[in-house]
Amino acid sequence: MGKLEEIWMILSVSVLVIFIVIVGYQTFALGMGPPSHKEAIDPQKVDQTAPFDNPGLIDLGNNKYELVMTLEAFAFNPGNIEIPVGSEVEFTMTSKDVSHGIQIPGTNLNAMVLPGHIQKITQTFNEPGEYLVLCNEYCGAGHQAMFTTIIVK
Ligand SMILES: [Cu+2]
Repeated sequence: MGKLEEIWMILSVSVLVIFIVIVGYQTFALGMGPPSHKEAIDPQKVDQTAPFDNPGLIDLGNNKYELVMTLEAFAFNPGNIEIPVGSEVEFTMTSKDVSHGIQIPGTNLNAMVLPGHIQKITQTFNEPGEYLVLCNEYCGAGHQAMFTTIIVK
């Protein structure tokens, strides 16, 4: 093998190793990996499966809340939620029928909610106001009517 071939072999293998190390560091050390399939649910039995048998806002203390929410054509349950300013809300969501999305314009909250999977996402609301919560995944004839609000005061 020539000297140049050797150099190019080392260079290309090094680039691969560097990428694998960076992606591995992001996934395992920084926890930035894609969501796993760990939290699954039978989409036919959402109403009978905890915590979705009792959707609602749970006060965890210290300005923290868990919002257990189900999405279905064409509603968020519960809707019209009120929370105090500064609340950190952990959304725990699943879909009872088709693929839906949840987006709150003006925040970073934007996620897909799929039947059979439990979606968790956390958002802190530091600004008072009325936040629009909408479905951004086309889910049927009433999709444009699938929205609700979160009032922060
Ligand atoms: Cu929808």
